[in-house]
Amino acid sequence: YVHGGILYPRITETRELVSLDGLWHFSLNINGSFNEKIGLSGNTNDKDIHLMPVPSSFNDIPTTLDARDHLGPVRYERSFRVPSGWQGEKRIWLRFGSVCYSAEVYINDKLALTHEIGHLPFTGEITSLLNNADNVIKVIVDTTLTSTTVPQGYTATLPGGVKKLKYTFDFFNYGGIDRPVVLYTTSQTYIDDINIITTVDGDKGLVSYKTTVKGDETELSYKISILDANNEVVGESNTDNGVLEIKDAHFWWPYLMHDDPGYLYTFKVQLYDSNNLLLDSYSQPFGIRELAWNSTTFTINGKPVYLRGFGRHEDSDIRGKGLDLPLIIRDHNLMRWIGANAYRTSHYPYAEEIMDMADRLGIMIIDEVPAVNTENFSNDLLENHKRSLTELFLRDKNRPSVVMWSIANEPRTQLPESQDYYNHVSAHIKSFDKTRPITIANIYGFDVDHSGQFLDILGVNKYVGWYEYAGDLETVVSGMISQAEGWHKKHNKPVFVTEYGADAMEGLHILPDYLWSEEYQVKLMSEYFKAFDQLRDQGWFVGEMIWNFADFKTANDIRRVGGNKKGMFTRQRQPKNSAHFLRKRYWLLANKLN
Ligand code: GCB
Repeated sequence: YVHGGILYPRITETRELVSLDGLWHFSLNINGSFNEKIGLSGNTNDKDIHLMPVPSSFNDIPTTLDARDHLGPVRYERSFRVPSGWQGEKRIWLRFGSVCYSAEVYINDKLALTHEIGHLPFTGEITSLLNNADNVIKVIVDTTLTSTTVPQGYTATLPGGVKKLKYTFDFFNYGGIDRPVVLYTTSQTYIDDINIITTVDGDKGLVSYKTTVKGDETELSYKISILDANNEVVGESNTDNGVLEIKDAHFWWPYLMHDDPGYLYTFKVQLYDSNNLLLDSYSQPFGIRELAWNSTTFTINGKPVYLRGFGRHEDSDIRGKGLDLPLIIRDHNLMRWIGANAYRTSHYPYAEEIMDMADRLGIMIIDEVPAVNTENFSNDLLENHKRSLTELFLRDKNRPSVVMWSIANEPRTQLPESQDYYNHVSAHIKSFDKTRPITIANIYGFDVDHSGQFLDILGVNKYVGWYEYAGDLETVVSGMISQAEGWHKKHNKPVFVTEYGADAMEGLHILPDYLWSEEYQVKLMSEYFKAFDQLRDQGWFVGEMIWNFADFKTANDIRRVGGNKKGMFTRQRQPKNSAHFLRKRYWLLANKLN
């Protein structure tokens, strides 16, 4: 087991929680001295101070280019009070769901936490930094990307001297405090982490678990309970680690593979001191399921799965990548409407609240680190890449929805130096998780690639009919089939398509089909479907994921019209013709295969 506590903050019998979400003060132009950066120079009267909602990306809230394309640090700040009942015995923690890209957090002008690599939570104890009265929290956020950040970017000096952030990936580099911020309490001795691994044995589910406690670890006792969805106790123990057997278990099944998909149990830990006083209590949802794979098949609970899904983005009007509960529910309602059973968290880890939906609904997740278009391989980059995988694993390890780790999207695997690099990256994730297969969404062909040997399931991104042979739909079937076959023959592993698609401008209708029209997008899909059906007949093709679920914002680019328009849905989450077309296919596949 690998551990390190990043448990989702929950109110329990022993833990309390206060949200710091809401309107914060925001300051854009804080380059300069350290004092100026953290706002000690009296520049709080600065005209640049705005109100900024948390959680949200900051870029699309103001009206200026300076804000949208900001390079360098920005400052968020607000005051808060700690509930009076929290003073005394408890530890007080501060936790961010994510800050993009890096954060320095000051409590009452003392450095409290730092974090790099956005999209992942971080937490730390701040008890000793707090006042009884008003406290001030300041967060310095920096969206600058370099050759060793994950993902990479660079600062370009343009003619005339202006500096701008540039990057090779096409989604907009949103920044800010884009997920919830909370304060919560634990006892001095507390449950730091819980690891759960499940296997399936006939009708039984076996739950291996290990809880990790920090603080004074002597003379503790444990009460472990497993509760079913009706809150009935179905398993109990008094040890901090072990294996519990659940008879007639309700397994976690994907959507449309079972009439009760996404069944979740609760793993409850109660920690007592030597006087039998309850110190800490925490409840972790989990599902009972077992994954397996070989050279042709990917199974869940012994049944082969075929992935019908999407590449997606956390992206919407105004809030950018900011957590938005109405959007999350709408998106998952659309996915069920369309009959999808899977998506990849392209190209970075998604909010925990999104992952919760996938767990509950039985949506299978290909969980991706923020490594996109990786190039200029270096040791520093490798260390950051590995760290992002460790943090992703620690956050998501207990999620039944996570059925695969994606360790990269479209890295430059045609370069010989990528071989050593992906050898290390894959060994790293394998060193702490052997229960899930790993993949890369690869764009370089099987013939030049150096990464396939390290992967369990091969992800293929293919744009024949769009970036290759744009407009020539006659090339799609053979182009798609030969690439997928090439991967399988070279490595003898299952293959799935992690991206294919075409841009379509909503409402643009041209007959006969023409690039960018809704007709062309649908026609291209119908050609890919022919290829996928032929590939499925060969017995090693395990899924199709269209690019993209919805239209999304990109950096300024002459290949984009107001963003990337490969969505089945518009950015406002209304269907294009393609969504109706995909829905027919996904429901047909679901009925045929399950
Ligand atoms: C890709 C990338 C994805 C892009 C997509 C496109 O290969 O993985 O991030 O958005 O192509 O539409 O260009």
